[in-house]
Amino acid sequence: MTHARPDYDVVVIGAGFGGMYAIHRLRQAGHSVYCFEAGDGVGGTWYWNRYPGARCDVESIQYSYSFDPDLEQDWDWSERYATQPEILRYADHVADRYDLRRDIDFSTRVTSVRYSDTDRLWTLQTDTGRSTTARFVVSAVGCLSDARIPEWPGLNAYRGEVLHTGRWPHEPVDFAGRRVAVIGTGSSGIQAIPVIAEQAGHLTVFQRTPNYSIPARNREFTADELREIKAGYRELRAKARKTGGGNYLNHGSASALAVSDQEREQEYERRWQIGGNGFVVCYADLFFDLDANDTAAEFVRRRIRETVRDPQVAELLTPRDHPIGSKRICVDSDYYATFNRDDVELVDVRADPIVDFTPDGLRTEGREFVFDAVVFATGYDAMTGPLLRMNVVGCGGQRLADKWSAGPRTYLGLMTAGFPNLFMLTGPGSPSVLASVIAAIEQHVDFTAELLDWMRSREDVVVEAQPDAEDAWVEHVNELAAQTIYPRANSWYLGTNVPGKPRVFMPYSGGLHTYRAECEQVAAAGYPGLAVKR
Ligand code: N01
Repeated sequence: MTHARPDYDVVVIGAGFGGMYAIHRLRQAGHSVYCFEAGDGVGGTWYWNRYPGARCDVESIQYSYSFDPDLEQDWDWSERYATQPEILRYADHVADRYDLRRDIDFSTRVTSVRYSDTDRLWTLQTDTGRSTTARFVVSAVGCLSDARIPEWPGLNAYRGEVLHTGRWPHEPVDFAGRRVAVIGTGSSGIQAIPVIAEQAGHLTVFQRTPNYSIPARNREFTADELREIKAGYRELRAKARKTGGGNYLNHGSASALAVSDQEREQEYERRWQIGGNGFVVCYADLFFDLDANDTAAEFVRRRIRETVRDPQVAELLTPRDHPIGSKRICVDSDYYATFNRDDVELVDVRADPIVDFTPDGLRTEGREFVFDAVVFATGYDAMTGPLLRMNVVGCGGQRLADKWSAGPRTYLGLMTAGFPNLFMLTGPGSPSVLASVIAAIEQHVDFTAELLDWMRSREDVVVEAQPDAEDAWVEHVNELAAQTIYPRANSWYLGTNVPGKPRVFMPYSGGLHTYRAECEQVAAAGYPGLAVKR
């Protein structure tokens, strides 16, 4: 059978860390590759999230590519937790180093992705009117890129400045002397609030769910420290590959309940002093056993009470309705202490819900607030949102949105039956957001590239998830999640932050190391869960 010739072998959607590595890796494998990117630069998350205080909560030496040892040696991270501008500079450096920009169409959003059963190609349409065909599509649209502002009545008539942490302007925002509102206390809000409080005349924080946050204890690297890290980089990467998080946090292997109260307290205190999300991997059962989990949760609750002077405010900030880690753990610099400031007010919108916006601010059931700017730190339509908004249509005209109407269904979190030759990097059903995401990205890109090599060696041109393999994978992902504390919270992991979204735990929670081993077995066995054809 002869095949219609596409414009490119592979189109990559998105030039964040996933898309950039996919372009490089697939080019190296000899494919013609082209990429569409909505922003006018590379970096994805780090291109859009320019809010004050934005940093990565994964340590900079881990939040970086591992595929090229020369790149590791060539780049100097300045701090333990890199700021958004530094991570964006790193993304630009990577784009320059591997000459990625020549194959990226910037400021171009993909609006439709449609498969033709006849010529077995994908056609992508963009908001600039471009139409492009490809044999394979690699979606690298990110898990947290579809920013969400809840639909409050009156918001359009609000006369002040409206900002979202995930769509921050490129020009600096001057909060000096202004009355500012922040809505949302997830990772973004918790990072932005202390910095905005420093700048603003007055800050009102609207909180629906109090959150657990661990101090970052950020600091600059010394020259000696950096030299030592670089000398041992390969060993660090090898160590990271053996962990569930794809990181080199020090994972405890004991049960929190198997040690004495005193020993446990000392260990929590030690981790609290070190700072960062290593706190939640202190004991092996914190994500599996509620009693074990509560020992860590209670430690953090006590720290909040010690930090926040007003006992009523401390109580409002204290999380009690979900286990620690069941929502993504936050990492902060001076978050709780910010509420000791006279010019910062905390409003509990669970007790006094927001009703609507007014031209000058907003109304809750009990009060009226006036402010000059509102910052929505209200999160994302996570994981599925960015995929579904591209209007993906597969075999027989089936819409991905229809197929996933009761929740996402994938095989290995990478492919979905009925949508051949479409790879979804860090897709639902893969470790993605539960691992150090660059490690997860590299594994997905490498797996995809190796599969394409294997297909080329057999002269196959179409690959598709088998429905029974997909069913088994979905069940496996659900079973793993049911063993954990994750379903005990309402979170974006479960889609509960988006009204009407099905409550399904989306990431694979078995750990990146286990997932990698499962993928390696699949490849070694000749990809039994995939149907391939010439
Ligand atoms: O979003 P979120 P985020 N009325 O969904 C509240 C990554 N990240 O942008 O908890 C009132 O976590 C909502 O309240 P509730 C990281 O993986 C990483 O902060 O739903 N409030 C919550 O408080 C993170 O987990 C980094 O009750 C409403 C907040 O808005 C993920 O991105 C930095 C509301 C949303 O929190 C998302 O974080 C930043 C409503 N109608 C982000 N709707 C780092 O690496 C929502 N909220 C450091």
